[in-house]
Amino acid sequence: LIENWFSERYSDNLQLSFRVSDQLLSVKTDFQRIDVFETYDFGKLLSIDGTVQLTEKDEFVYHDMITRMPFYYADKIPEKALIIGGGDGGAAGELLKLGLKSIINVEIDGQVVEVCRKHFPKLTASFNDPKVKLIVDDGIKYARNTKEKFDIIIVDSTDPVGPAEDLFNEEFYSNVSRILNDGGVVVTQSGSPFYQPRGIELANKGMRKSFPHVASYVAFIPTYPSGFWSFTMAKKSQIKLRTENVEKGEYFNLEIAKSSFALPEFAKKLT
Ligand code: AG3
Repeated sequence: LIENWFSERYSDNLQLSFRVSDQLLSVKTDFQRIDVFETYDFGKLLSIDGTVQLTEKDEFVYHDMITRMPFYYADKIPEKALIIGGGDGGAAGELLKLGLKSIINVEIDGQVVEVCRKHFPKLTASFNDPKVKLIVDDGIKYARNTKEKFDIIIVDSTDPVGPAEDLFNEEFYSNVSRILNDGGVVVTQSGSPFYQPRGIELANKGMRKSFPHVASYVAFIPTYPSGFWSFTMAKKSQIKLRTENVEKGEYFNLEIAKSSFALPEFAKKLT
């Protein structure tokens, strides 16, 4: 009997393994390697360069927290959003549920979109909505050149190694600041404070040059390194919750909105 496992390596000495019933796809693109597995416990799993991007079972945590937090921390109800990365369509889908009027999603790797259309059609359904404009291009270039302005900017990227590295630096965030409306919010995923301290450090440093208000928050994402995951947001105005009509997601609720900025000391030191 041969058992098949997919593992994400956290270090030379530690990995998280999923027993899988099938490998549905493995493709090398111009940017990265993409794999899709059928797991036993988490449904389908999308991996990029050996790192878990999402599973059917727990993607709701990540997508709730990367969309609803900026939505309710924007000074006014946001209408226009930019997503950089997010080729699976999950973030765009949550923003549609929140009533955004216009969403531009800039994904660098068209093959991520193709793979997800085939294997994660519930997530990519957002790309069929006329309010969502999908652009396959480099988000760094887009942020540098666009004349549009946004109420929410979501950086839904891979870890800060390889293609996504420059999405964590000061030059990128100075362009983000230029295209973000006053009162708007930018947010990025910033890694596991425990296993990837560099992510949260870089995000804070990258944003602080261009934004007076920067704060990291955390969520429980079982399939990411350590399960304890950070996001970092920045604003030109105070980081203050719009408390009227805060609607629940599957993970997000009013208590989470208020409490998820509470960081343990070791993580606070990285910000
Ligand atoms: N993108 C961020 C995933 C980072 C995970 N890192 C890791 N497993 N080492 C998620 C894509 C979902 N839209």
